[in-house]
Amino acid sequence: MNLNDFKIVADSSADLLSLSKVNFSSAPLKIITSTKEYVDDENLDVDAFIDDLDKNKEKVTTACPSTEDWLKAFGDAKNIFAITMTSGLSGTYNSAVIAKNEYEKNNAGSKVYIIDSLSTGPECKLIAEKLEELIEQGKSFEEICEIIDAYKKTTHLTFMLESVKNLKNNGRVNAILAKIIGVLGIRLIGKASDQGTLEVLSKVRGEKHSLANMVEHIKNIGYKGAKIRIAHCRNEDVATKLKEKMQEEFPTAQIEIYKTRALCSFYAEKGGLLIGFECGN
Ligand code: X90
Repeated sequence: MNLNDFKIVADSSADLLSLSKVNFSSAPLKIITSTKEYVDDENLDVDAFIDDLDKNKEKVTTACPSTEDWLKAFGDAKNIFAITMTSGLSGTYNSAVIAKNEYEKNNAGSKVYIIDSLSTGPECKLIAEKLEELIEQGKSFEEICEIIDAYKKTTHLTFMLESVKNLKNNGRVNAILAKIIGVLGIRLIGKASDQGTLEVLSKVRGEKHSLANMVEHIKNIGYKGAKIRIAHCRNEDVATKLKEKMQEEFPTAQIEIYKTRALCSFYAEKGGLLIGFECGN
């Protein structure tokens, strides 16, 4: 089969705009204020968006991609793999499944596989990179579905947040937790649970402790030296320190750092880090 017969699609929580070898499109989420709607696509200036939000004192909400948004991202590809943010926190997976059914009905012979990441950000990026690798190797659609399901069980997401205000305002964490985080520099360290929800691992004060604590959690979850993807919202400094610490203990680790796009910037907030990693070999 030809490389061009395949397409990878992810919603914008994956922080991806393109892939190097396989066709890719993003289905954007939206961030909505009382005066403006920000579409999390390649046209959005994320830095200007973060500055705008800083000044906003009113309620801000988000919306997952609609079925039409997903269909637009599918384009006219024959074999599609679509990665969604966790169904435990967003309606994006449901929209994608409806789009899949419609697409397959209207395009005889085409196949769409929807992958519920049960996660977000860098874990979705790892899944996209793996799909790209498998497509390049010439695996069949069915083989890829099977391999990616198994792969997904070996990847994990941890995060470090300096504020959970936006998560709380949108009902994704409770108010008690929100009160603690951000007070006196306390950060939240957590992970995506097996159900794709936010699980608290620790509440830590200070950068040094947070970094050491994060490394411990990553190792406890089962990291042994493979790929790590770190997405940050205006916190290149701590992202780099984490990379260095991991690299010291795991010299062969392949670690990349990059910036969050709008959806993850909004929820992870300034200072936030999202860490996706492989626990396989
Ligand atoms: O459908 C929508 O409107 C989007 C709702 C998204 C809510 C959560 C976004 C989380 C982004 C923050 C920390 C990571 C938690 C991951 C747990 C699976 C990133």
